[in-house]
Amino acid sequence: FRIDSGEAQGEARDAQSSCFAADLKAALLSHPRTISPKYFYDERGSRLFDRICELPEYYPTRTELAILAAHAGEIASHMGPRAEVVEFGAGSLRKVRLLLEAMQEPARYLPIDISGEHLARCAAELQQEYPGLDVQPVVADYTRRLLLPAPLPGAGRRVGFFPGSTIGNFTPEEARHFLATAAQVLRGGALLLGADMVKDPDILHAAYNDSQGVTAAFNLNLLARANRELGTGFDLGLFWHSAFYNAPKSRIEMHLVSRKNQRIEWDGECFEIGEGETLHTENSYKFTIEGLRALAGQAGFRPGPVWMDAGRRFCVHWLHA
Ligand code: AVI
Repeated sequence: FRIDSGEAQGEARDAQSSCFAADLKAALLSHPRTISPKYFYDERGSRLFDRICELPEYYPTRTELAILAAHAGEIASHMGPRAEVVEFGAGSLRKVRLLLEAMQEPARYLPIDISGEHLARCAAELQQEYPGLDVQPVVADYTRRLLLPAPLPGAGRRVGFFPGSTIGNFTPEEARHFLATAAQVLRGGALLLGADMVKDPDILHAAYNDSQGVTAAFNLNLLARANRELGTGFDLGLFWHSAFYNAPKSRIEMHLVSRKNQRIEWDGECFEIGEGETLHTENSYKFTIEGLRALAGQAGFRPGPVWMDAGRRFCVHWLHA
């Protein structure tokens, strides 16, 4: 599962493209039309997401960073000496740096991500900064399988790190499945889990409808990616970005809304999309402290301390595996 060569990265990309084609086709044929948000993250999508994290309205990244910075010493003491950090979906290596700085002799860092090139670049940068750390990037879809190398001899705890509230992009079923699998592979260690909290819908609405339109570009990139990789021929001008808070379900929903009746001819098939019909591209669930602790408990974790910002916007949970 470790991808070192350009050839292997190319194979991983081809495999992902064929899943994308099959899932997009299934989405276009179903009602309602839904596709996994994991397809946002090609090279361009990952860069757009990095820009979202810098937006004034998008509070989760900077709030979580501040929580980690404020409590890094305490978190590191829970980790113990020579711990190994496994990061699921290693987008911004800025967050793990805060942990590595505070940890006692971190032994190994295993960032797992689906976006191979982005990951390789970020991991190489980190390795340069921490020459004594064993950095091993793993290109994989951690929602499908969690295969990890054996712990290093003499290594301390294995601590999973899942920041950014990516857990909120899973369906409740996927979240339960991911947590149960993580609890198994981290047994004896712990999971450090970041989650966005239920809050004033106006704050949430602004975070997903930024004034610069970066989130809209990120959403539309799903169709742009399909055009680039699969030759779908979507006209991006014929779709609106829509993001709103669904309070009963405690989630932001992102959709691409068709501006008119249109027909997409692709791969010998014809797909009709009516005016106002949507492709549902993402859910971003928001959590209460108790709700998340209960979910983690059901998955086999023993909930431990929780750190939050003063505004109760974001929380970071220590979960014993
Ligand atoms: C990665 N994930 C936690 C982000 C979120 O907030 O759900 C993705 C995102 N979608 C729109 N803006 C950011």
